[in-house]
Amino acid sequence: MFTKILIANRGEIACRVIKTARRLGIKTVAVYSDADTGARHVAMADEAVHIGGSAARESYLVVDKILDATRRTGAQAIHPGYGFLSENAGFADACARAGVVFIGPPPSAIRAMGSKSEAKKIMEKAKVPLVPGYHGDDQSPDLLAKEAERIGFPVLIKASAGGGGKGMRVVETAEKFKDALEGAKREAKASFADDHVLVEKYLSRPRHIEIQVFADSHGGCVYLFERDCSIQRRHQKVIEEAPAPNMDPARRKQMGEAAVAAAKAIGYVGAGTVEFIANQDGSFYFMEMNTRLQVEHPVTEAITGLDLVREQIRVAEGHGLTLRQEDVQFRGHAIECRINAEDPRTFAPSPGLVKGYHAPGGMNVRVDSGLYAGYKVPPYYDSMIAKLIVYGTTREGALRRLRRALEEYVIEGMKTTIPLHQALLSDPDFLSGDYTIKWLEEWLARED
Ligand code: MV4
Repeated sequence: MFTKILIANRGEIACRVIKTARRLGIKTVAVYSDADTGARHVAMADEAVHIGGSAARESYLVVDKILDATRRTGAQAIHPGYGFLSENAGFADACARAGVVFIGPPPSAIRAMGSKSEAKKIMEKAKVPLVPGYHGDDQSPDLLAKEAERIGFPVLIKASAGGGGKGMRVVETAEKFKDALEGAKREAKASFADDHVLVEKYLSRPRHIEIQVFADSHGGCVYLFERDCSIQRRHQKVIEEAPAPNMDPARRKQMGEAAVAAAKAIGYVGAGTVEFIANQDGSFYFMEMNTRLQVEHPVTEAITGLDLVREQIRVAEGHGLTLRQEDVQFRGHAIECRINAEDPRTFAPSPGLVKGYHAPGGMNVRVDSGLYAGYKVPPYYDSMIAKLIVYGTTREGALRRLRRALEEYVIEGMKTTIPLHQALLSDPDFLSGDYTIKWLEEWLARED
């Protein structure tokens, strides 16, 4: 049993992890940069260690500083949150060498998902559905062009080392293939120092549906249903919900079982998410696996009643999952709005002093945030400052509660994306649940 853990993160996720640790009777150590001296997570933790300059590369991303703080405080385990070092296999290795438990998957599982081509080879073996495409080692332009013809246009060229849409090119016709390939390779080389690509059939209007999985170190693995994260702009999620609107139970089971097969294929342990793109006709395909706890995990917690951070800590302590698949149930509907310190029209960052603050509350309303009146949002980090999560027994009920909670939320002193969420909440397509990954960007273009 851990008696003290260190949280190698900041902001809302550091606060969220501290809350669960406290509930479990585990002492917490925060780490903080120059800019975060006055941050909420520092005040909440039992101890706090200053680890360096404001830029993340001088503090939250420095493995040795995190491990030093762990050693000095006697913490037995590190929770990495999301971002920063959470999917860094080298960090997970360094924890093991230092005799500290990394609250996350084994480094080998992180590495297995680092290359899209290698991930697809593993998933092919595990019979997880893949988008028709080519993910071989031969990278000669002639061969790739021939493969594109076989797949059928439009195709999507993806950087194997890519993420967040970097090094991706949609190609409509054979004539345009070679130029697009050069462009994708150039971008991949510049961004990832690796120009290996794969080619896939391009799906024009899919939904982004991801499955939460949980595995223990004894071979147990369950799925905790899906989240629909299609409401996104430039690969940044804006609203997430669970369950996915218009999902039928048979497809849910198929996707859940595919996600468990994916996790088992890489020897996964802990909380993970298997991302799929799904078509209207019920077909779905593996995209990638996120080997961390995700920003949007609270919607899964709301519909399952589970505390995923508690489960992560228990699994890291070596306990087996207490739940069998048949025991995992979900009920009702949850929606999360990511609230950013940004101009709601231009998305330009808007950090600064929080002059007034009132967070909504009450039954089935959850706010995960490190904000308080008098806090100064630093310009150095991600602009997400709060997550508003609501739960209802139906999607309509959750939407009503969300409308009320957004109205109640007061963040004075800076621009936030609350007005964007309010506008989205009166759009009939959003209300019907009938949207794809293209929907928000098209909606924003119309509003301009
Ligand atoms: C795709 C796709 C369409 N067809 N693959 C974007 C980043 C990476 N996670 C995978 N991505 C996509 N892969 C095929 N074959 C469309 C996207 C995509 C996307 C996927 C999920 C959520 C938002 C997205 C936004 C643009 C493109």
